[in-house]
Amino acid sequence: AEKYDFAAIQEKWLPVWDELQPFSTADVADDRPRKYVLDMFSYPSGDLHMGHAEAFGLCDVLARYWWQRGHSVLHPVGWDSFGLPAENAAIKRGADPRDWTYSNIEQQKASFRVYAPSFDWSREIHTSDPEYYRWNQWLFLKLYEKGLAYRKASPVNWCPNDQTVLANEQVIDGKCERCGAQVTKRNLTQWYFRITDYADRLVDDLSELEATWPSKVLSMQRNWVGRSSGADVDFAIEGRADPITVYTTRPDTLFGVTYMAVAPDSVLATELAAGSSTEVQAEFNAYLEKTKTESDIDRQSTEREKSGVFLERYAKHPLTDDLIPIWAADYVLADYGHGAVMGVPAHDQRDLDFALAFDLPVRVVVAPGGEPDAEKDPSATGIAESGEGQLVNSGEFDGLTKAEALEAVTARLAECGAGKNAKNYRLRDWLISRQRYWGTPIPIIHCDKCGEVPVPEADLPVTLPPAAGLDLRPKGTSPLGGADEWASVDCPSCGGSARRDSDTMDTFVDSSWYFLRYLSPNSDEVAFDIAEAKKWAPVDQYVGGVEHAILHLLYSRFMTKVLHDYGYLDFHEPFKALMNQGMVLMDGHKMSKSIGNLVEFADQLRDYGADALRVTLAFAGPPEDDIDWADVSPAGSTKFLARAWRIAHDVASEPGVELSTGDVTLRRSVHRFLADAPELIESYKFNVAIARLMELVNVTRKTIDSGAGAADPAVREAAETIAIALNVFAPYAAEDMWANLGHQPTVAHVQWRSAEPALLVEDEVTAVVQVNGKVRGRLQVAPSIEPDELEARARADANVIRAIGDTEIRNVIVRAPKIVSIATAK
Ligand code: ANZ
Ligand code: ZN
Repeated sequence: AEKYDFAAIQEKWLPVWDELQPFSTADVADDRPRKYVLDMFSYPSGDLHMGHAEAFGLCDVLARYWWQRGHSVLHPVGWDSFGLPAENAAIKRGADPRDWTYSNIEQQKASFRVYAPSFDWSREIHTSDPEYYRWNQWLFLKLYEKGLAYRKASPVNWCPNDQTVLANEQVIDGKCERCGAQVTKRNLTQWYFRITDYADRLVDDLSELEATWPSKVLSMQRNWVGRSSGADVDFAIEGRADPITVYTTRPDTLFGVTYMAVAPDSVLATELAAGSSTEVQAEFNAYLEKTKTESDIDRQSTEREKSGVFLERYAKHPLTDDLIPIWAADYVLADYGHGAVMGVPAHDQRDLDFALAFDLPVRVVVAPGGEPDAEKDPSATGIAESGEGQLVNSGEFDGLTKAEALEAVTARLAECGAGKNAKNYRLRDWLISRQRYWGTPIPIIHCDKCGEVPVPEADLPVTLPPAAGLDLRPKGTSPLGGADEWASVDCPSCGGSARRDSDTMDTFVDSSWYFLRYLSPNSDEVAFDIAEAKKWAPVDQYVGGVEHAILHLLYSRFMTKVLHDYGYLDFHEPFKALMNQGMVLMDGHKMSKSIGNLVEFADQLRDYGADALRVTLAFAGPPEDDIDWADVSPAGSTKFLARAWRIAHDVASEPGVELSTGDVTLRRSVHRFLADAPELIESYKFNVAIARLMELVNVTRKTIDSGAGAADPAVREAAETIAIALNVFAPYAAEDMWANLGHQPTVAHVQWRSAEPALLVEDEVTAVVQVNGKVRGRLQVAPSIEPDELEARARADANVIRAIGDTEIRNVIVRAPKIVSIATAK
């Protein structure tokens, strides 16, 4: 018998598929339902890796499935090809970032071709092509027009040794990741997108995704926006004309305030310190310098010893007129709320830690049952009480519940003009400018006379100057500034000499709308065609790693809402359903070159082939779980594929044979599979679907090896069903089976067959119904029938009803599924 040879099968079908381009959507019939299925596009940092194999393999199950369910499926492919790694590789090896990037793309393309996801290759995009990034620039100008893109000076992490800006992740314990120098803050003028304008919608609209996005991602999005509600409270300050406003989520604890704290790096702190003694000023200045070296995360850490400086200034409590000491404390952040807090040690853990460190009073104002529990005194336990309770020590508010007091205290503050309801968000505007080379140039020209002047749309794209001759090393200003010829331009407004903005955009801008570019990838008229967007978008099924749960998804959601508001889109959420695949691990660890536990995709592809890899990844468990490559068996998958493939070989009937005459037991298995598999696939239970397919292969093999065997029409029906279903997991084996069964390619377009209801009915047994010992009825029932149902059916039988007549039923004995015995009063 012929042997299953995956390499030969791949070689046989690849050129056929190249020719057929089965998944082109160029001329799909308009009357078919559509699906837009999308994988998060790849970053071309080298060849594909096992993570790609998993994400693209799992996504392809769904894409292929929907084709076989009568849909036209848009499943495009592209590259997220701008970004730092290209630039760093260029700096290290002296290569042009362009060459590095595009040769990696070629390599990934070659690997994708063999792995064979059902891509529509005609829509391929690269974000580093001017034909793509010109539309980033167009988008930027649209946002600029509406005031959603703006520039402001803000503090960034700065390494004085490397003379470079560092991302938060590059600051380790306050030190520069590369040279170990103490990192400081520096004010730089940067471009921002005003995503905070959309904060409410970014939270509220998540409710539309409740059933179709992983709940973990939904809560990460909510936390990132971090909306809270409470009150702004004004505290009058001794020796200052204006009050200080603090934001609090707990106005009900107002009577528990025992100090106030301001962020050391706020303007307010410097001003307050300036009004106190020289000793305090000196102490404050030293504290400020130290604070500047700390990350926000460290500052907010509950693990950390609390620090602060008493400013020798006092605030007045708005309701009691008590004098409250004001401190500078680094756990208060300058850019959250108003950069100042009212300290309530009894009910806030950080405030309690602070109060205990500096011997400040702790006053309980909320107590369960309206009676403070001496055993739970926070100043003794060190644990703040944030739970429910009634107010105490709070004057006129004593006895109110926490919820009642939240409203009552705020209302009272409003009456005396010292407070109002307020909301706050953790979300900050999106910093989109980078002082790096390999990105989209920002389409703004700076003119001494006219200020910021947008590049006219007709002049787009502003193309990147060649890298040759530019110093790409990070230095806090963009390398593009060194491209003199490129940078000096005439002002579009006054014609005078001016300079281009030399920053480039965050690559998250590129990926915030790429799913729309796929709709009209070659248009040089529009970023995306509105009519095409109406047809295909939003994305029905998005697949990608949970590492993108926050930023990429948030930015895409933001951009979609902006484009919706401008009238370009008739929907406001980009991705209807989201599937997060887990990671591929090795021996329980993340794979990495440095640990030496890297499983190379290319090696696996060579040793096992695309089909066995895909089946192994889909069979390993639920998609969202991590897969430990040490625990799975691609060789086992090969065995399964060989078993399936051999069945097609052994079929001895002709295509088109009358199927209904085949072996009923096998036919029942086939149709049970056909009935169950769709739901399994649609609910991402790919591993279960494969297990069911394995069962079907085994049952079919048994039938071949027994009785009527290979010529039984049921065996053909089973083999064809296996080939059709296998297409979503193992397209090569499926195509080869389909050909061996006497059909033309491609099986990928053969529609999933529907189950015949008659074959889904379970075997039946005969139940006997006796009335007073005489058989009065016989019922055909399922062997699994419940006693209640059996009794009900017995009582509903016409003969039985006649036998009972108008006598009274005394006793019914049911022995399901065989006997119902009814006794009546005679
Ligand atoms: C008094 C209080 C009492 C508070 C209490 C909490 C519990 P979220 O929910 O994250 O919005 N806060 C306000 N501004 C701050 C800043 N710039 N830096 C650090 N902390 C700040 O947090 C709001 C709470 O965080 C506010 O409510 C305030 O402390 C603190 F039993 O006010 B609260
Ligand atoms: Zn000008």
